[in-house]
Amino acid sequence: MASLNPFKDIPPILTAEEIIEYAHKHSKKLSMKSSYQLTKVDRTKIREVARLQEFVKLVKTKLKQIVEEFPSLDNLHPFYMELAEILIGIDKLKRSLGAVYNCIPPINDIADNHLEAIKLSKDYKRMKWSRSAAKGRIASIVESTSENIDFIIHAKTALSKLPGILPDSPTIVCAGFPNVGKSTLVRQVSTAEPEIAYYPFTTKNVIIGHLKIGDHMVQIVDTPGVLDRPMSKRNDIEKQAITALKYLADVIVFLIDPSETCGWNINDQMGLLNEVRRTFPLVPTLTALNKVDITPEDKLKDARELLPNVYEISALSGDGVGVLLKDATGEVDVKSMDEAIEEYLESIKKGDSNPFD
Ligand SMILES: Nc1nc2c(ncn2[C@@H]2O[C@H](COP(=O)(O)OP(=O)(O)OP(=O)(O)O)[C@@H](O)[C@H]2O)c(=O)[nH]1
Ligand SMILES: [Mg+2]
Repeated sequence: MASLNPFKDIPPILTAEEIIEYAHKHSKKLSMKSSYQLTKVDRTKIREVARLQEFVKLVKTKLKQIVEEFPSLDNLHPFYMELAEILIGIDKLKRSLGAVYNCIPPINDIADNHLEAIKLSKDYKRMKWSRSAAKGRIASIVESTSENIDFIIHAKTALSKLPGILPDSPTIVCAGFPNVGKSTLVRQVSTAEPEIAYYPFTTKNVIIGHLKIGDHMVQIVDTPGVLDRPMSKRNDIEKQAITALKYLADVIVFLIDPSETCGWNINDQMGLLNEVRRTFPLVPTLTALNKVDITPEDKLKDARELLPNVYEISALSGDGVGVLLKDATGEVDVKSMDEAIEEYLESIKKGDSNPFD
């Protein structure tokens, strides 16, 4: 499936040093097939002008590419916008992109002045000196923005790892405390292959898998574990999970580990469940007790008292998972295009207002 991460296809970005080296290498060998009837001064003039022009063109092209080929930060899907803010800082990224672009006018000025000097000069040594001086000054400008270029490279690397989402596809988001078995569940039922481990905070990014229910593709999202604490205290890894809940969830599957082998007690987990319900009151939340295969009977009994009528599953063995998923997808609007058209035609027949009026 095509990736819909807008940052996925940003072309390679050269560092400041690499840009200078590239432009230098590709402009210094420029040889002019000049006529031998020309004087040495004229030959030198033509060659030095061409070399400097080529150097300037290559540097500017590479700088412009960095900025122009970076996806527009103002038209992002809010999910990517918020993750970019958490992981990178949008203002800082915009400032860096702006700073790189702002290198171009002074480069033009230097180029103009030195090209003029070469053209007016009658001394071939002076011409070479001018070309070399211009390149030196341009290189300093590019180097002066090397931190910005490095930051843009860092942003590209981090953001290109984000998952590709299908914004209009029905989506189940799996959430809960660290280590409760979210990744085990997502891995069990979908195309995603998140890492699973016995220690908490294994999952550090939002991961998206797909599963087919009948003829429909449903997204299922694995999120990093979240602790029951105020938002201001949450780290960037936990914040990504909240972003996924906020922008992607049509239905939430909330896992509780009644065995408490995750490392936290059930009351802490209940605190988070209540917060999720409070924060996303419009999103249906299905709660499941996971790891029932290893939960001692007394703990299971306590959990059932706290959470009557919840699902009981083992993400590891798959027990109970089918029913949970069926009900979760039942909450999601998985209408096909045909159904949607049919519904629309029905609504016109009934005399409802035409949405195209
Ligand atoms: N016995 C048993 N173990 C399970 C079950 N589900 C998960 N586990 C184990 O619990 C541990 C944590 O599972 P993960 O799927 O990595 O948990 P997670 O919620 O994704 O954890 P984080 O990514 O750290 O938040 C692993 O050792 C799993 O094998 C289950 O139903 N039964
Ligand atoms: Mg995980």
